[in-house]
Amino acid sequence: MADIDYISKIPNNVDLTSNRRLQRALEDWQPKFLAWWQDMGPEGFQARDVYLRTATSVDAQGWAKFGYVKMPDYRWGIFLAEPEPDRRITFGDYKGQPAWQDVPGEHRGTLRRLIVTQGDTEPASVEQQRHLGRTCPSLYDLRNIFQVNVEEGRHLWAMVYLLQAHFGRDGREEAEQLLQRRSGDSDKPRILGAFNEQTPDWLSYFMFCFFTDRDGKYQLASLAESGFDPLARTCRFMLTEEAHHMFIGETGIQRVVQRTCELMREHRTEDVRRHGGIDLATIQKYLNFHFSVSLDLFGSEVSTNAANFYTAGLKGRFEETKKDDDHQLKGATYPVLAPAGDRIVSRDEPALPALNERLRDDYVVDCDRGVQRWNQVIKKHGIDVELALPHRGFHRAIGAFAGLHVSPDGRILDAAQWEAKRNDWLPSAEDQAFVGSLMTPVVEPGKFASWIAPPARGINGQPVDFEYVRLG
Ligand code: BYC
Repeated sequence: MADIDYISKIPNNVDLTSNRRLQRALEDWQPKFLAWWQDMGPEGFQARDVYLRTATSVDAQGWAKFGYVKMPDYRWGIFLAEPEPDRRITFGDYKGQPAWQDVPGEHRGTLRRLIVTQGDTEPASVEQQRHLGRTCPSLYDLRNIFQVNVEEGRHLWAMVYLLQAHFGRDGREEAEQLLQRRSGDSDKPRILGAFNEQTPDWLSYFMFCFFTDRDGKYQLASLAESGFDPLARTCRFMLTEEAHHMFIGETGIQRVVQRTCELMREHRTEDVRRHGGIDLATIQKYLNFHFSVSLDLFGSEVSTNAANFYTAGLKGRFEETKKDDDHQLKGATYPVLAPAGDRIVSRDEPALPALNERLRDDYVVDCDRGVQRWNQVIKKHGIDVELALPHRGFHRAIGAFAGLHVSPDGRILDAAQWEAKRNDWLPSAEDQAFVGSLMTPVVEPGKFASWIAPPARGINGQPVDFEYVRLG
């Protein structure tokens, strides 16, 4: 295929055709990406027509074009949000200076690491979810998971664009490695813990979309404040797509809860398992697991990396410009929870190294809002049970609580106490086997698996029984 045709297949607003060096790098990378997609993308549905949204430009008309597409033909484009004229750096040591259009030399390594870490999560999640199509609870849900997968692919393109456009040979090497690491592979794992966990069933998947994609929202929002303008603009556009992923998580769990409550009412029992539902106690255990591994994604409570990212103007806070302070935080403090003997106490730490914890706090508040909306569904059914986020120290592998045993209500336990309760707090092998046993595919338009209620409405104004994926 001629170069120019090839490049014009990549919708973009970065004037790809005028940059020969970048074109060549992308021409070299695109077939490798497609080979990765065939190997590690959704299993079994590559030849099917899927009703997908594709971004063909960043304006209101172009960012969500719907139509049937075979996934390997999806147009993975490169989009940056529109530039802000005379944009300035809003925080850190360079506050007030013009935002950088090129990589600042002294922060090159740090910036590259941030972009690679972000980029690595995107293909990882596709790998984690690749087998789920085979057990979809409906065509509506099948289409939604494929939408998420192609967009995570596009987010990988977004990071690879930054690496190839701004980091020369190092960037090209990083772009290769992003296609070589594999989720859960002990020899070449993905970078962050949660992206090496399995997503074995659809309950885990909905929890992942609610909790782990929400980490994506907070990390992208912080990078959207970056003084490196191409990164800021890239993340801003990614955030528009991210909202749908969290919608899938929130409404997915809400529909599971709804169905559970219906079965509880109908059969006058909490034990809905024998009626094909997922009991609220099991839902709570899955919530505990996914919340805790997602909390780890924010890094340590006190982190010199976080302080350096901020001081260097590379990564800001969530809604940085709305914060009412000096945006440098040199003398400021921030309260951080930490274990002290057998208790958990709040300590004032210097605000700069506490920035991971501050972002985690914003995230926890957002998660809790969603949990309360699920609780509304339970309450409407007249059922006296509440789902709740566990304590932030529960089941942590990164930071001050790593290696400790903290109960969901925030008590420090010894190993024996923890082991005795572990299966009450986290999905046991038996819980996982039960949830797994429900995962039989439902692919008739408008039909749903026994354990999940239909959605309130379809996608893009289409009816719920629309043929979202053509399997015939
Ligand atoms: N697992 O000072 P520390 C998304 C490493 S999700 C393994 O505590 P720092 C998406 C850390 O790298 C958003 N390792 O933390 C969602 C460091 O290693 P080095 C992804 C971890 O650096 C769903 C060492 O421990 N985006 O988009 O302040 C589907 C000490 O680090 C973990 C980003 O993460 C962990 N959980 O912060 C699809 C944004 N945590 O450097 C997509 C970019 C820490 O000593 N990344 N470590 O070798 C960052 O901002 C930071 O790297 C982190 C860590 C917030 C992740």
